[in-house]
Amino acid sequence: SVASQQSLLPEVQSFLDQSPLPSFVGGKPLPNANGNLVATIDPGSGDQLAEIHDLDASEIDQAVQVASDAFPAWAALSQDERGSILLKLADALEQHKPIIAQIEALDAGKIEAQAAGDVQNFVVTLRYFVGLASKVEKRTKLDVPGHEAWTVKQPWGACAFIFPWNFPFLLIGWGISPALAAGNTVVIKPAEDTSLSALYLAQLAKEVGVPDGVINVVTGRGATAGAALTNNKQIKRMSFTGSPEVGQLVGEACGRNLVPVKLELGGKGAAVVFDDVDVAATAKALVGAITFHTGQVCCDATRWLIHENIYDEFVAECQRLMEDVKIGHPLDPSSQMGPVVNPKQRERVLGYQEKGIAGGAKCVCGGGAATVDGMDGNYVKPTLLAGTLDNIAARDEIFGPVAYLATFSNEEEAIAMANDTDYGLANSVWTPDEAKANRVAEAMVAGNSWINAHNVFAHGVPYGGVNKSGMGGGVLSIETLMDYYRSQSVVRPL
Ligand code: TXE
Repeated sequence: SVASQQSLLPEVQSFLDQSPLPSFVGGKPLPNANGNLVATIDPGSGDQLAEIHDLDASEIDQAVQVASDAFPAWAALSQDERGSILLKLADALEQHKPIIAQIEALDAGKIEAQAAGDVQNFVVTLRYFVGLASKVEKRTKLDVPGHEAWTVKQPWGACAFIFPWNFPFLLIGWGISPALAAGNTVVIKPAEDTSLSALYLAQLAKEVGVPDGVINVVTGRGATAGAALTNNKQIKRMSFTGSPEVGQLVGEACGRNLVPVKLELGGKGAAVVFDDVDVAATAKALVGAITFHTGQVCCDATRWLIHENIYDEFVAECQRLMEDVKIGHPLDPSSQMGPVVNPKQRERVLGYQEKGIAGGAKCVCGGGAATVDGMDGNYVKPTLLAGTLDNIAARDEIFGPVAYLATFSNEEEAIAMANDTDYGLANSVWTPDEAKANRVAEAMVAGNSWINAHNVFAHGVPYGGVNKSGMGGGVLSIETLMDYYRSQSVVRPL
């Protein structure tokens, strides 16, 4: 198998040897009565890595109960005590970075160095929110004549998280760090394709002394384990990251149970490229962004709106860069782009190319599957389609290394085209003209706008979409930390 051809760290091998890997609840493996398993596959080679449990509602409900029971003691710790436990976890994650990165590279098809970056990002995120929570004033005095009054910020209780497969480990960090720092306990349901790094996290949390029941991981398919978690009435908050279709189902269930919900869904971002740019540098940045993690990035620019004066030159440059991208197994250090996550996703990516072309788009570069010697992986070629924006490939999120090109002739038209989408996650504008860049950046309707860059993240900068891209954003910032406190007022007549 590929896993054995590549040099696996002994710790990774012994982790995989635990297969079938049980869920981890209350500081110990959770027995699964139904015996159903899901295979988790290395998307780079097609080899099975391990099996995980596909849990039913009874196990999921048990996990939520455990998280609820662990809540009062965790919430009662001082901010200092809780913070020092979480900082120990951050240190342990950093020490185990090569192991987690290799697990993630194998399980999610992520280039190993990028997976290591994801682990580091989790570490920094956890430290950031521990620090931020330590500075939050828990009580605010209110000025009410004849009364003593204040508000107090309280954690909610057991919070649920459902995660997708594109950034399995990083997104767990973004999601649970503010929740834990504020004093909540968590139940994590990773995607069935990519549950291994979450299970490793739960084991490590136990080792470093995170109290049992504070971090729980339950695994299984969306329709079984995921649906059971969304239908649980005991959870106090729900956070979902994934497709808009499933986001609607999660939102409906939370509506029925009156559980506050945060939805981070897909995107169809635009990059507006004016004719005064450095063509080579801009093409390099955009090709770099669309091939990063094989285009499985929700905030990617997937509609490239190019000023007509530079279109031919820009396309030629992109084509040259795309043809140079080295496609290969994620553990091969020379690989620049790995596979997509599973055969179904490859079908989706190729299917959109076919439907786009059938609808009148032209394939300018790439197109179709790619092969890597000796690997039965889900590889695809970086691809450029071109045409009008009413094409299905220009409207739907494809989630692969496929950009759709269209031309514009003036600023007003560019803004209208950028906003001609159901989504509203992230866009970018490219021009050295500062005033024009600022105007366009603010006129594009979305959670995030970048200028002369795409996919720039920083702690403190709120991230998250509007419209079909979701609701309740503010990820990575004080806004999301505040979501994990409920505000309660207390009033006493004097
Ligand atoms: O995601 P799903 P899929 C988009 C992207 C991709 C498409 C399909 O376009 O091609 O979605 O991916 C759980 N109740 N994004 O189908 O199904 C599931 O187990 C409760 C963009 O794999 O949304 C997993 O843990 N949970 C996105 C999680 O939902 C359910 C990242 C996400 O899976 C469930 C991923 C149910 N009924 C996909 N059904 C982004 N914006 O980053 C599934 N799940």
